[in-house]
Amino acid sequence: MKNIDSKSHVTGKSIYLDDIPTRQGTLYAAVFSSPIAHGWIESIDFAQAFAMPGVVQIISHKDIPGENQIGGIFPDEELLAKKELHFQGQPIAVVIADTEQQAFDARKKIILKFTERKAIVDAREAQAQNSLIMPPRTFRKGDTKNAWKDCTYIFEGRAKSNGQEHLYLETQGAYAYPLENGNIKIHSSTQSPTAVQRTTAQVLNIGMHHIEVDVQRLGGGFGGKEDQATPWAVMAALGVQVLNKPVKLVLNRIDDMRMTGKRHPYDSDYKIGLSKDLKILAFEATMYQNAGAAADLSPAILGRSLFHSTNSYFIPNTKVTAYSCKTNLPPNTAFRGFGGPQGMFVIESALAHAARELKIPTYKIQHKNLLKTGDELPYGQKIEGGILLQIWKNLVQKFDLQSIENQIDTFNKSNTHFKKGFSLMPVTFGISFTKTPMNQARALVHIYSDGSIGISTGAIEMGQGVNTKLLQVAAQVFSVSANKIKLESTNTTRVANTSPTAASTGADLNGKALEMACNALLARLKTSAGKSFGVSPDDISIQDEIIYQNGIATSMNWTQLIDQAFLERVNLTENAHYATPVIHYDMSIEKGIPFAYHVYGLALTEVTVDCLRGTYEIDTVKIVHDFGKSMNPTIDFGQVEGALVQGIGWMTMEEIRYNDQGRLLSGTLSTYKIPDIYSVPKEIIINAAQSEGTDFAILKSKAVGEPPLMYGIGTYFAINQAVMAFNPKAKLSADAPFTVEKVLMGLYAADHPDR
Ligand code: MTE
Ligand code: LUZ
Ligand code: MOS
Repeated sequence: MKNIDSKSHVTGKSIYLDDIPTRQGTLYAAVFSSPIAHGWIESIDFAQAFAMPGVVQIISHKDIPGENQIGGIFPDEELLAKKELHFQGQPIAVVIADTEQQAFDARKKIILKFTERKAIVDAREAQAQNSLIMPPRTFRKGDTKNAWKDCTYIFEGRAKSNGQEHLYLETQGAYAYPLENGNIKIHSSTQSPTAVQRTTAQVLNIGMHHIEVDVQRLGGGFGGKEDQATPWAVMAALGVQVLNKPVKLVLNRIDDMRMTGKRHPYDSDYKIGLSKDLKILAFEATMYQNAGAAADLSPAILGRSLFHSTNSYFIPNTKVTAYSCKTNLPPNTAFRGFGGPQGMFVIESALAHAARELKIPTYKIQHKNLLKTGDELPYGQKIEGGILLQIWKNLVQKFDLQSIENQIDTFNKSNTHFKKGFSLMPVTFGISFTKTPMNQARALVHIYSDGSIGISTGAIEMGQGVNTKLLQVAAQVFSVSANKIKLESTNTTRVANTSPTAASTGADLNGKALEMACNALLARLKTSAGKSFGVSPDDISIQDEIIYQNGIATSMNWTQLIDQAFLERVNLTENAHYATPVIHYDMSIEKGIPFAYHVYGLALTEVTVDCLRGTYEIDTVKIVHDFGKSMNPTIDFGQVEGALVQGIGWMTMEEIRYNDQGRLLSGTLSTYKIPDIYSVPKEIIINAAQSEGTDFAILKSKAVGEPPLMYGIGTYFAINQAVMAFNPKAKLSADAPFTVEKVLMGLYAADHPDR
């Protein structure tokens, strides 16, 4: 089935926040923010700004009737700064005017006097000064201290990965307007309508029942709207409360890049020990996460870095500690993979380091240590349905790894100025929110009296195709055609207390709730049909909108059955609740079963480096991915391709830069480069692994949103191989992204023999 949005997307008819017709009298807001990364406000003068044409109101912390607080995990972040300033771009005031341009013009006239302090922008420096978001967390398994003496080889090093700008096509924004009696409706481009509702209620000092949040779809979220869509919606709602007028607040690209957090940069130390036959015996790491100026989702992201710190390998002795370091940057936040990619980059760097020293291909070590069914992970969960070895074999045979290796070898021997490299990147990614209580969802299904169906869930459509999958679930359970079913917008009055659509669980959690609701309705309908044929409900089935009795078609169709059931006063509406069974986690010992299941996969990447220019091309990425039993291969292959390219961007060209004063230097699309058609792999081949799926995945179709992003890590190490083929002495410490400049410096590093 095609994505149900494809037609309206291509014809430009899909409705995003900015396409919602505005109401008469709508006002526009622009956010005035801190020009310094650290210090405090001495005075602020709105008089000149207020006198500008069209200005209606300037809202500051003083206008907040409730709590001036937006922190989701810890209450450590003000909506509008009162005195202390913690990062450049921190919101201080909201200018509301008749037009957007007037709001922007007036914003420039605000006079802020401040005292500036030295900013901390580096995670290690923050840790050294004990500037932490929370105490460090450590995952332990076995006894690394004792294991080192058994190791034949021990390598120590450092691995750094940089942040990443989400660059959703649709920037952050919200449109709020008053309903009657102090109620407010908010349209928000958010992955978490409940967070918007809850935080707005807290800030405005009213009950959540006064706030209705509605989301049609997002022009991309990628984690950037899991937590950080909230403040803009709250500001718009605050404007509504103060003025009783509709208020629209949409960030322009530059404000969005400056004011919002990104993927967390990590700086890590590692130590890895191997036996003579290349078994990993011990692994230790210390990770320094650059959290920015407030917690946001950093603690949970730090957790996932720990969960995935051994990636796809069985390691009997591990000790990994992670610090969430508080710096004077915008609070960093969820980004596809949610700390997992950063954790995996460290162990992959350690393996590449070991391989380089041992003068063997990295895959020899990777393959030797792959997880198998029954292996216990450092957090206590055992691998179930472990198909990594099978996936590995599948890929190696299908694409003939041996001949690829030989070809690359021959190429490198016969070319001086072009070198090729390749890498393998296995991925094992846990599916579930690591915070167990978040793994719940609800669905509301109406069968209308004409037999058509309306579905509401807590899932947010952000381009990943969750609505199409949900529609498929209902179509399959009822066996009715897709054109009878409509996916409603996501609305807090229809489905309440939702978790964000995140952690790749959108289809699983909401799909399971939906499946339950549909099954409950189906049971009622079978009872009704059974009654009219004088048989048991178990003898009734529905196939393509025809009612069957003991496998034989009757003269009754779906529409007639619904009509009959309605006349019999059967309830044609159902609401169901799903909570992932089995999972649990105890943070005090860092053990449990946090994940419903794991997704597995493997990518083979080949690159060619131009050794005069430092430029490179990705020749091919060949993937074997565990989809379970995919319910929509078109959508799922699209997710793999998109995630892969996003991962490659993070690892190669996307370079976030802040200066020592905490100013974002890569704050525009001329200074921050994401992959385009010229930089994507020349070939991407995706193969589905032969996998049974799992009952915890909706219709055994495994979650696919985030795991493939980590295939992009393979590109980093393929480039590394190519650089070393040119300059065998280049001892490159892992430092992503591998920009063309870094490649060039690696090629001609000081210890190059030709220099
Ligand atoms: N795909 C598109 N097109 N746009 C997005 O914003 N977000 C990703 C992934 N795929 C995203 C996407 C992220 S970060 C997650 S967690 C999942 O989709 C969320 O959706 P799901 O849970 O339905 O897979
Ligand atoms: N969000 C979250 C996530 O709150 N918890 C998670 O475990 C998670 N994992 C991936 C992406 N978002
Ligand atoms: Mo995705 S980072 O879980 O929104």
